This record gives sequence, structure tokens and C-alpha cells, in this order.
Amino acid sequence: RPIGLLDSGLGGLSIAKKVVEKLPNESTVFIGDNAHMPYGNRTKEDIIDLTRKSVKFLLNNDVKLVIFACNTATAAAMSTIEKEIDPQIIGVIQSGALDAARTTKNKKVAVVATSVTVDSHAYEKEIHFRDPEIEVTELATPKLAPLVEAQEDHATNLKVVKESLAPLKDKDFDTLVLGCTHYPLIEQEFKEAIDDPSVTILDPADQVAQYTFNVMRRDGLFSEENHKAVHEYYTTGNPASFDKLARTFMDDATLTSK
Ligand code: DGN
Repeated sequence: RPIGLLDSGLGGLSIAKKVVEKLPNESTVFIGDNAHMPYGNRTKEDIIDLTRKSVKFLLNNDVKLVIFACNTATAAAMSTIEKEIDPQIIGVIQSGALDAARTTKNKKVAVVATSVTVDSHAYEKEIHFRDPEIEVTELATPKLAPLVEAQEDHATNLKVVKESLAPLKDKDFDTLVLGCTHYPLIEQEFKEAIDDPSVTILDPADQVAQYTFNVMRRDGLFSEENHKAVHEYYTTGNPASFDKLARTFMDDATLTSK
């Protein structure tokens, strides 16, 4: 049985990539809800409804585990939907927060994410759960997920990232959490915009992959050793543009886009 992943669009591929690297023996089914992207400014009810549809699709594909490869869905819908289904749901925020709390030395963390994620203060709560003394600055950067979906050139991306990060200018953080799974796809632009080697730019994906591995070991969910991994990617939106980015991001060898 495969691992299921969902996102509002392309961003979740940043999680899928790390999960596949960490668990090369496992099959995956990914659903990107590009037709309803962005989730970042929708109401909580709306996000719950849309996420529920994607979860249903994944359950119809007989997944053994569901990864919400979307911070917005994790913040708005995870606590509701985990009561409704059997397979465990793994969210991205808990992993990102754990990683941030372990990484910061000066106890100042900045988080960039969608408005829904920021307004939920889920990152602040989870980071304070690890260490209440860490100062957490959460900044909504609503232009960035649509920017990634538009697949613009480097110069355009850099300009928008710089403008979006401007409010963080005087904050003395040493750790910046990419709190939206779209952002690691433009990590290079974040590096150039921050332009400070003492700041760690943190992609929660590694920690999510590690956590997924731990849960599967705990629950005895690993596939048999001779299992041949198959990766299927679905979108509710335009398959051509999804396929283009998906293929540059994952290596073509493992991709069956539908
Ligand atoms: N990729 C999603 C996240 O991590 O929050 C949201 C992107 C969006 O729909 N705006």
C-alpha cells in the first residue's frame, strides 16, 4: 500500500521528494489541488472541505498513511480530519517547529507562511511547546505560493521574495522557517534575499521524512523488501504545467503523472 500526500498545488512536491529519498522502497500517491490553489486566504471551513476531498481520493487509492504536505491544511484541517479517518495523518508544522527549536542558537525564529497558517499561530504554539523562551516572529507572505505556481524566472522570483521579506529586516533571527511547502521550490531566491550566512533557512521536509520513517517503523508499515516503488502524481488542475515542474523536481525515473 502506498503513502498518500496532499497539497493545494505543487508545493507538496518538496515534501514528496524528501519522503521518497528517505523511504526509497515505498510507493506514493500525490494529489495537488491546483484547481483551488491558493488555500492561503480561504476560510477554515473551505479548507476543511477541500482537504477532505483530497483525503477521500487518497483513501480510494488505499493509502496506509496520509501526509498533509501543506502547512495551511495542517493548520486549518488536520485536527478535524484526523478524527474522521483510520490511517494516521502526518502534518508538516510539528516537524518544522521541532527542527526550528533545535536549530536556533539566539532563540529568535522567524516563520514565513500563508495568512491562514500565520493567523492560526500554529508554529508559535508548537515552538513554544518545545521552548517557551524562543521569540517567534510569524510573517504572512501571500504572494509567494502563487508566484511558485506561476513558474516565473529567477529575477522576478527574487524581487517578490525580497519585497515579501522586507518586514523582517530589523528582526535579529538566526533561523527562518519556510512554513509553506511551496517555498523550498524557490529556496535559492530566499538565500539571496536574506544574504546572511549566519541565518539558517529551514525546510521542514527533512524532519517530516524522518518523522514519517519513525511512524512507519513504530507501526510496522514498511513494504516488503522486494517491493517495487511506484509514484503517481495527480492534479485537479492543468496536468501539463504540473507535469513540467514535477518532472524537473523529482527525477523522471520515478514519475507517472496522470
Ligand atoms: N503549500 C501550502 C502550504 O504549505 O501552506 C499552501 C499554498 C497555498 O495554497 N497558498
